[in-house]
Amino acid sequence: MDAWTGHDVPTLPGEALAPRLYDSARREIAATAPGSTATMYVCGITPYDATHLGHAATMISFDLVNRLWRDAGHAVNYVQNVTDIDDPLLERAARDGEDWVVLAMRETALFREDMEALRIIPPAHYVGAVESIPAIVGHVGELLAAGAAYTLEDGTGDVYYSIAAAPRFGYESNLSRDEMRVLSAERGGDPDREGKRDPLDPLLWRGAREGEPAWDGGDLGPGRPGWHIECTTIAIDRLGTTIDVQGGGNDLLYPHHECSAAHAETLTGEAPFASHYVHAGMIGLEGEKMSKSKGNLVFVSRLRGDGVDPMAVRLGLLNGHYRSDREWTDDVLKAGQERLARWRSAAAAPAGPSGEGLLAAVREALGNDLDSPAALAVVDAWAEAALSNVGEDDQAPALMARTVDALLGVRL
Ligand code: 5CA
Ligand code: ZN
Repeated sequence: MDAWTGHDVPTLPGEALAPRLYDSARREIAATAPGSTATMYVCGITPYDATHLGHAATMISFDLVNRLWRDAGHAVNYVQNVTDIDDPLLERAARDGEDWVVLAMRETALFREDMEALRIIPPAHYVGAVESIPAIVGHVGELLAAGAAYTLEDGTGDVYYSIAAAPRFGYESNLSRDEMRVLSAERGGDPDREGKRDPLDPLLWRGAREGEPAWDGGDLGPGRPGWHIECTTIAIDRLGTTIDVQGGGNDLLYPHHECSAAHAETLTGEAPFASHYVHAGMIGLEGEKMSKSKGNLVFVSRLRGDGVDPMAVRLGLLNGHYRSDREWTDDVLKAGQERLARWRSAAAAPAGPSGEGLLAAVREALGNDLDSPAALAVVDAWAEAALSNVGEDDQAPALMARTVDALLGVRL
């Protein structure tokens, strides 16, 4: 499917290194070491409701990774999916008496608008689950042929991946089996289903059910894809056998990213699937994770409709570190709006402290596991000085505006 439209990203003088990022598998911050083209897969939306501030925060986090790699001279092959068939979509459509295809198309269109307004660099490939079904069917067939998958013997036609085929299963999330079992039940898995070889085995292909959409699965029979294999297939088809970054919110640490990595590693014979598994913190509202199922959402589109500048939303979210679970409040938005106004005034000042110094300090902060609070503090200090007529670099205001545009995605 089509992504959204991008904006020009200014180029910056001098040289930068590829960012250091926290890898959930190794549990440490380590340098990214991409080739001439860096590769990143980020788990995108399940389009049954509008983009909320949590989705926005996660997309902004990986947009920073994209921008830092570009600044370091790498091309970036960035892929994002749309889970345009899954249980929550069908449940919402049934609840509202709506056609699930129309619901998915509408919410995906709104997401694109929100991403464009937030100046997120679009992915090179924006790929839906439905359009990937033939490729997914091929991969499930390969896993069956390799003895890494099995069909349940209860007549449903459901196919499961056998985690026994993944010798390192658990390396990505670093969780105990008991913890995995609990999370699996909470996040779409079915550890208690009878007939599975291991309670943690994830679904690859769901045989057709009365009243549910189904696609031709060839030898698998009609049905629809499981969730983790969707992301595996889209990633390896568009990016290759191994990638630099697998990204998403920290709600995907287990089972989603553990299982998609296991599928990929069985299919390709190469490990680890991703050099870095990078997880953004959850944005909450009044103490609870913002989620469609809880209904405690602040929508990007609603803020846009209220006339809020998307750049203030971006600055509000960047004021917290991407890995920390944090709250969205009216004060967060207000602080973003005030900062945006201050930065705009400062960019219009006749001069300020060294622009090169500012650029180097912003690069250093962001390169250190995307330390956006530190980067914002650097720009704040520069702006305060420029507004107090401190500093004589008359090229600095223009370079400051280019720097925050290119690296933070904030257009002044
Ligand atoms: N379609 C799947 C991924 S393949 C999915 O998780 N969809 S989603 O719509 O629930 O979330 C889309 C992206 O936003 C995912 O990367 C998810 O981890 C992230 N996300 C969801 N809720 C939040 C939140 N409250 N805060 C931060 N990120 C979130
Ligand atoms: Zn995913």
